[in-house]
Amino acid sequence: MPFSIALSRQTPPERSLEVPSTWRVPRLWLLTAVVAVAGLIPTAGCRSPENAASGITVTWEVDPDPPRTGTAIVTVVLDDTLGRPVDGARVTVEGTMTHPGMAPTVAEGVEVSAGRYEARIDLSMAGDWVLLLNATMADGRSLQREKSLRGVRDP
Ligand SMILES: [Cu+2]
Repeated sequence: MPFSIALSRQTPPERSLEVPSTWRVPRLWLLTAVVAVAGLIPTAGCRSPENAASGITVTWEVDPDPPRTGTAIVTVVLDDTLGRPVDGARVTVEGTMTHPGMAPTVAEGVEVSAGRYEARIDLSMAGDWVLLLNATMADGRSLQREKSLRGVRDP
């Protein structure tokens, strides 16, 4: 019967479906390597780079606390790795809201005592704010930090 002959010719031999055993071992190694590398990535990402990189600790204080609309006194305290105040820095604090379409407000920090800088920020609207610190040290190094200031309320 011509039909059955044609069908048997089209059926491929079973051996061709097998993956050669020399292939399987490298693929298993590759998979192991990918899993190992993927496991390392989050560990590297979790390190806090900013403090370590600059060696300067930033402590924020916002008055009033909890924050209200109107003028807020934002104080940043800069310390070095040994806990000594970092004086003579040029400090600005910028306040932005988390929604688009509002101009940021920027204030210069005044050094009220060694390593302690005060900026007066006008929190003009209730809601969630973000404070951005920009500091340039006396030796020229610069530092940027961010602090979220959520839930600013009308008095
Ligand atoms: Cu706003």
